[in-house]
Amino acid sequence: MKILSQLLAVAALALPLPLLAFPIASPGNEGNPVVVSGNSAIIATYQGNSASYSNDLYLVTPDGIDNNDIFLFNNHGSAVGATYNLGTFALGTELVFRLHVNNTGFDYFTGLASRNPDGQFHARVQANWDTNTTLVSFEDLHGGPFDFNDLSFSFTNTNSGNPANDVPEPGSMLLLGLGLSGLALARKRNK
Ligand SMILES: [Ca+2]
Ligand SMILES: [Ca+2]
Repeated sequence: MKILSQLLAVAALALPLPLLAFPIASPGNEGNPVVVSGNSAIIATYQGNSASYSNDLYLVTPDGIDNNDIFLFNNHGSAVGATYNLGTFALGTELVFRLHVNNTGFDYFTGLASRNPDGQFHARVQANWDTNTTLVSFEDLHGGPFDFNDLSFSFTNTNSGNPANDVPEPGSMLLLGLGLSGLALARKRNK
């Protein structure tokens, strides 16, 4: 039995890390804002991380004061699947989230790169990751590298406010169609 348990211990060490998969928002979504798109309460769900640093996630109360921001999750302390009810907000409101890195003291924000101490994007915000749900993934290293693996969470009733990530609207498809047929006409005339 002792040999068996030793073998199992060796086998466990040989398994690839991380053992638990967790979602990371797709590339191309860096710097998108989190925008309220529904009238119901917004539920945040912690989705996991593979960071070495300890990171706290806050919802920013936009009054310039850090210590009244609303604590949501810690990447090492919160259980995957833990939820937090943020309440309701007016449609179109941008919700700003702050990642506080306990090891370095830096704070990083969703949205504009200019909000961050290194002037780089530190969050990806992916709309429609799931039905009516947005996925947000943070990077906790000052100046990168940027793999956005350090804290992921999702929200109901939000989108990324980025038209490029939404399903094309009939109007824009019509314009695209008109542009293509116009191009075809111009080609004909040139012949
Ligand atoms: Ca505040
Ligand atoms: Ca990282």
